[in-house]
Amino acid sequence: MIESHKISQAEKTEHQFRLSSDEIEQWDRDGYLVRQNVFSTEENDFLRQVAEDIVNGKRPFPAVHVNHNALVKEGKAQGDGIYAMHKLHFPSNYCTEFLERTRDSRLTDPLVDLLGPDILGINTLFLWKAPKIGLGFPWHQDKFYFRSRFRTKTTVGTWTAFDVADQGNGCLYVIPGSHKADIFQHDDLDGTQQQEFKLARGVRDEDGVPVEVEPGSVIWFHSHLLHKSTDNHSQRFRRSFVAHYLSAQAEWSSPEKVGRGQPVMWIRGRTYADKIYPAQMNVLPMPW
Ligand SMILES: O=C(O)CCC(=O)C(=O)O
Repeated sequence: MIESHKISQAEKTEHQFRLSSDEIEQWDRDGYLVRQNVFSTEENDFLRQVAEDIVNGKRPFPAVHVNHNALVKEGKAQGDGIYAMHKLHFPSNYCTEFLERTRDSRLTDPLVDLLGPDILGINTLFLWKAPKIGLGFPWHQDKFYFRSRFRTKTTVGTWTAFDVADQGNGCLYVIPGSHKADIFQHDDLDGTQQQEFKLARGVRDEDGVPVEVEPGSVIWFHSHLLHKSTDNHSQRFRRSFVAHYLSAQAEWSSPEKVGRGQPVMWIRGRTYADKIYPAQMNVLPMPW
């Protein structure tokens, strides 16, 4: 049943950023895509400043979603302000500038070809990966996590570079074609790493390829795609904005999950009362 019909500004445009047939072929083969020069330096500087204002207490944001670097938290490294940061979690749920970026048609037009016209936002992160102490993420598949909430063929992640991302500062690595595999077992890891991820069992480093990109580039990736990133050994930041999307025609994974957890955000197209519902139109009030 269609509960509401919401047409976004983006839908009224001509879908000018939709995928080409070559890109769709590449997606089907590799499970990821890269476009360069999607966002300008000015646009990214603006959003980076919003993130820094949150870190510096100039903008309200739920403290629970301001996450510091694991080494700093454990007292194994020192750093202040953005030099101590790991990530802001869910910035598009609490900050209009991030919500606007998450709805930008340069990110979402390609999603229409991958997920259909009705799209929700389920997770966002602004990552710092600070010089010398920024920690990598182990091999994982995003669906290992998202499937506990949502039943769907795939979600799609977008990863926007705010700095050059290369092997020196901890770029993403992917295993092309691994999106065709099922979901691996994921095991807990000991030792220093960002504890939010487990390691996909049996994955070989030598199968991974680095995805080195310039600032303003965007990587779209399938939720079965095996990916990781390495620690930042350089003196440079490796900042990025990650947004994960779901079809509004997906379903809750089980009755207990209906409407539970961090609210999903409306991105574009229709919502369906018997599917993932409700979706938030506006940023959430601060929890105080
Ligand atoms: O940006 C990174 O270093 C890793 C991000 C990632 O793996 C993810 O968001 O799923």
